[in-house]
Amino acid sequence: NFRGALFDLDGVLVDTAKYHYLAWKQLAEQWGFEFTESDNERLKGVSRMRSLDIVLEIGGIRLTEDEKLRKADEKNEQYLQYIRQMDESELLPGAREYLLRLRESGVKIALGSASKNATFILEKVGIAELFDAVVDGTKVSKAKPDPEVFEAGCRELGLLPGECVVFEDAEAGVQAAIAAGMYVVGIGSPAILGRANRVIGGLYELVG
Ligand code: B16
Ligand code: MG
Repeated sequence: NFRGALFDLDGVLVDTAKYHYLAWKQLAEQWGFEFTESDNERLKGVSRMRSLDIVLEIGGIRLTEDEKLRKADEKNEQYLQYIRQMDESELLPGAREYLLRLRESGVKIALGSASKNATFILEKVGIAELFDAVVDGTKVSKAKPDPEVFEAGCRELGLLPGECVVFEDAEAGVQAAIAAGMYVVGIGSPAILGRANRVIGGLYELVG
């Protein structure tokens, strides 16, 4: 029986990966190469700047640090065009129901995401008020698999790592949660998330 639950955002509560994909694809088109959905898998759970490096590597493109910052901004502007259109219908199945159920049983809830747009997204899909703490890409300096984001979330809830459960869809996120000393529920494929304590297809399995 856990006293705190920490949630990753993209891939656990919403599917923003499809919008990240469209935004990166537009940049790749400018540079004249194709960025595929399978390439996009490599960006899940990865920070914006690290994602840019991966996209540049795929296209064999070299940029200066200044150009990289400009392109990352440009990508984010494109991404925000999609995010601004989001509403409750984009919550993944079971997400709201499960969060409500946790709150009813007195479990504290935190977000642990790499995204700098996390608060805005929570507001757009109408679940911001269900969180006791939000730790996102604006608050941490070390990316997953470093445990910093989950350690900070747990601390903000006033709990110990052993009292928290983490929900993650990315391998690096599962590693981060293990490194933080927390119980991890992987969301997705057991082949990729095998190190998690338990793997499920989605939060809907927990509310059924
Ligand atoms: P932003 P998560 C991650 O979200 C995404 O999976 C990853 O593809 C993205 O690059 C990263 O957020 C940063 O997002 O550009 O909005 O700061 O899975 O950690 O919730
Ligand atoms: Mg994720």
